[in-house]
Amino acid sequence: DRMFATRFCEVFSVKLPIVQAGMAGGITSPELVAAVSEAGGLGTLAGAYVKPDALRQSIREVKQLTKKPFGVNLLLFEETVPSEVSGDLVDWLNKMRDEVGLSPWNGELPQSKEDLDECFAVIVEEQVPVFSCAFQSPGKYGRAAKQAGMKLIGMATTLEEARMLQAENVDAIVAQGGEAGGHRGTFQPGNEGDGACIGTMPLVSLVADSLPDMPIIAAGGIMDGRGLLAALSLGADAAQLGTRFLVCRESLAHPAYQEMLLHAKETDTRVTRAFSGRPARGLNNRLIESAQMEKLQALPYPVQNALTREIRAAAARLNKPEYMSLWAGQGVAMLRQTQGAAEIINDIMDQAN
Ligand code: FMN
Repeated sequence: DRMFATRFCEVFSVKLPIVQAGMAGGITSPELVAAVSEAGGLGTLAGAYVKPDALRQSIREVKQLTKKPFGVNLLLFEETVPSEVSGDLVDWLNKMRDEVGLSPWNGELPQSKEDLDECFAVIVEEQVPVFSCAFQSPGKYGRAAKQAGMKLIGMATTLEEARMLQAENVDAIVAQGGEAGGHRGTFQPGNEGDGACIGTMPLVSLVADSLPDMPIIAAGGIMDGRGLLAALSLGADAAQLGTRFLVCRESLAHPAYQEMLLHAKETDTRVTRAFSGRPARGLNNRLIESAQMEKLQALPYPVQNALTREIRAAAARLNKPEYMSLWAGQGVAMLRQTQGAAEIINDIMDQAN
């Protein structure tokens, strides 16, 4: 059991070297976060796309359910001035809207700001033990989090990004490999071409070798105790799992999405920018394929995300997963049953032992 009491456990005051990824998009319930933390891991709420009041409510619910440490995750971004929308993008949007029964787009460019500063203020006010963030260096958010006494986790997809995070005094780095489900943490979404993403094995090894004093959290394709052991062997101090928790009993993922996850093959995922403007891995569907066929040039995050929001919401209402964002990692084919979150943690530890 000693090998599992890593530097990560010490720094974050948790028993087990397992982090449940905060998964945005109405998936991560307070019950899920609390169950993971109660079981000895580090549960994480997703703060992206959530209104500040709703985030505060969720944080308070977690605190009611557990006294153990937990985190809140935000997807950081710079204010972007919405660009011109190309005719091709408008045509594509209207085709997708039509297919889910929506009227043509009204041409109003959504505000790019998604309550980021307000949500961060809530996290500080509520004295959340851990702040985790992705998409760029934590910058002013990181400094404020440290000043408020929170532990800080950043996410890197390359060695260079890991070095930048170390320079900002993060307490741990998530090394996210290309296998990972959901959004890629890359700092440069425009530059990451097809197939350029680094896999979890080389990334974790490189970062562990280069930053020997930094607790590393491996992420991407880790589904069970074997994956945890592999990550620790490479030099990681913990593993962060997203996909494994998508079909757990506390997950709020749409039933049609969960059904597809339970039957997916290892070849079913794709990386796409069509939903949000940033590369993210999910189950292939009609929306991804049509964007690829038409060589769609998505707008930057989070403008593209706002443009597709009504389509995704309509798809959820109509039970049409072909137009939902079905985020999932390459390990999805290992999902075969719905379990409780605590049971998942126990399974992983039993297998690793
Ligand atoms: N990472 C974040 O930092 N913030 C998020 O909001 C977020 N949302 C995600 C949503 C889903 C449905 C999934 C599957 C992943 C998400 N991730 C997010 C990525 C995870 O942090 C993590 O890197 C990934 O899940 C690890 O790979 P795995 O899915 O193979 O376990």
